[in-house]
Amino acid sequence: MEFITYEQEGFVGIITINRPKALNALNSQVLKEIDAALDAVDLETTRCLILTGAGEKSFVAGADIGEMSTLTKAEGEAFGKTGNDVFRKLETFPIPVIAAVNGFALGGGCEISMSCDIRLCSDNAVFGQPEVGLGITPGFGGTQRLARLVGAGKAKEMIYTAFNIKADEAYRIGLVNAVYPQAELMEAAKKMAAKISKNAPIAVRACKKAINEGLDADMDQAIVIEEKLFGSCFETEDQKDGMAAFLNKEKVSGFKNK
Ligand code: DAK
Repeated sequence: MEFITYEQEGFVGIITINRPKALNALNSQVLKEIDAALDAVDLETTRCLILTGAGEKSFVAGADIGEMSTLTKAEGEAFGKTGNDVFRKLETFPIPVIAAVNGFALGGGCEISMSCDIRLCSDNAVFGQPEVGLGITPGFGGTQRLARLVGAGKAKEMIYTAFNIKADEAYRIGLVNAVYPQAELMEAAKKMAAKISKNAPIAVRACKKAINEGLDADMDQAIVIEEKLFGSCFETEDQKDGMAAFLNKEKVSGFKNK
């Protein structure tokens, strides 16, 4: 791959978008490579992913404006679909994905971070949806995910004004879970990923599915979604081990993902 690196550290996989010349902007090739990197993740041995950008300046500075500038309507739609498919794959990926936002997260950068389960950012991070200043709408789910995350009023303000916000404001409005000094961001993301990975993987996956699918349903349906996923954990070895350990006043030495 030209623009993506993948490292495995224990149960944690780290995907880094590495296109420094364009501040890690997403062109079609980068999108295809993220897609391929996700397809290659070994779900037997990987329990959490971290998505980050290379360098200390930018997470992802948006979709590639150079590539988009000459697109026809049909090509624009196709580009939007490629991005949306990858972002949706991330959002529904069976294991949790933490975005470690290490700088600019603009347009498609803000959008890809919102497709992740949890956002941690560096203190120099900047978030925004500048698309209307370029004559387009957010095209990778920004109008939908931002409104769901921070509420319609704040999302509309950010999108209509095309105004960027800094890390502290992103934290204040609930767009990010926590802010760290740049030098500590990856360690913090790894620490959180390791905490997640210690828990029963089948249960963690079921929680992700229950939260995601439940949010798209009304409460009566949502509760049924939870019931079914709750039931699916029973008779797993991890459920037996977890409960037996509690009853024996012990800690599980390590969940088996079975
Ligand atoms: N695309 C391409 N190249 C980019 C880029 C981008 N988004 N952002 C930065 N670069 C490139 C710059 O052109 C520059 O390249 P060279 O001139 O050196 O060759 C290099 O990265 C360094 O950038 P700057 O020189 O501008 O660096 P500064 O520190 O001065 O400024 C900046 C950093 C992030 C504030 C600035 O680069 C900037 O404003 N970048 C653009 C940010 C932006 O507007 N992003 C949103 C893009 S729009 C859709 C699908 C998707 C989307 C929409 C519709 N459909 C098809 C439905 C999504 C749209 C977007 O994401």
